[in-house]
Amino acid sequence: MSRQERARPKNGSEGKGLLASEAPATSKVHDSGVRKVLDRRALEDDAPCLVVEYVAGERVLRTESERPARRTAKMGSVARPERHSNRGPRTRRPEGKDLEGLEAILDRALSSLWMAYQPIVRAATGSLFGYEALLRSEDPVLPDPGAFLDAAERLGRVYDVGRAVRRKASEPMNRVPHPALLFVNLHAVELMDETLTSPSAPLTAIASRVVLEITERASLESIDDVPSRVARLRELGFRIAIDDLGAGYSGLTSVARLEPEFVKLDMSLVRDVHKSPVKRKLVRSMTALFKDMGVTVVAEGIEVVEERDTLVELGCDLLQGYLLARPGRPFPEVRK
Ligand code: G
Ligand code: MN
Repeated sequence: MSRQERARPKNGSEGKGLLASEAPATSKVHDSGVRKVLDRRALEDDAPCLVVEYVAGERVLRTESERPARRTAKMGSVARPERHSNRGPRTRRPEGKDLEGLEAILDRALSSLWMAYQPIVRAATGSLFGYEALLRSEDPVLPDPGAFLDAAERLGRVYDVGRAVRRKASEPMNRVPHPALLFVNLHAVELMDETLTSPSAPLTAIASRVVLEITERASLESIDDVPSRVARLRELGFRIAIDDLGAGYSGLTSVARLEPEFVKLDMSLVRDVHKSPVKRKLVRSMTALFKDMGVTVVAEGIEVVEERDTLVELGCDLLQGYLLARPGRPFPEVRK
């Protein structure tokens, strides 16, 4: 999971983490104006707490006995692969009880993982184009997809989460109204997971109907041989999208590296686009550029009619957001 989904403080991004202003009542605002401890929940009385802090709006995840380590919104800063095991790269290694506590929390969250689906529609006709599969968890400690992925990154278990996501996401595909495509989020480090391209992997059989959405949360630079890995995915029939384009960590260099079939404009560009001449200029330029390159542009996170109308007028090809349909169990209807 993006892909997978990620918690980070960003405007209007439900499921990607809370903005500091949305922090639950347990949070405190310190005199300095920095919002600190958001939540402390113990798995068991004697188990370590998982502590989620928001420092100046940025999320910090640690176990109780670890020193708080500042995380940036760019998750790649902690996801630098140190080893490429079958479980995926581990970053900072919690030890002893901390490790067990986090492992137990993640295992429990994995067992309650389910996928929500959100329609993506054609701007020109409003007809269904595909669904994005979005990770959801019922777990009380890791309820949001971003916290889930943070824990997986800390434990070097991104591959476990990705494999579960891909297996679950593929399950209802025989019920997807044909020929709707399935968009699945992929953490960039998963490009190194050999199971992604294995002939028996759940998505391989339906690869020609699958778009893999990649966010550069872990820098693509830290991944060996991106072009040949992506070429292998294409040989199998997968298409590639760059997710959250414009969010800071998904930039134009990713376009050059991945040569995607789709780009998904980040929600921060979509939000209030009708009120912002600068955002309109940016979106107009980007749609013109991608049209020239033959790349399909998706606007995501559309919440109001004015945003939708502006994005259609600016040349976006595909639309996604609460205005059209909220994510839900397979398969939500598009609002007319
Ligand atoms: O990183 P990625 O683009 O895959 O994340 C999509 C996230 O955005 C999901 O958690 C999804 O539920 C959420 N989402 C989808 N549509 C909207 C919307 O219109 N507004 C907001 N705020 N979030 C949305
Ligand atoms: Mn996505």
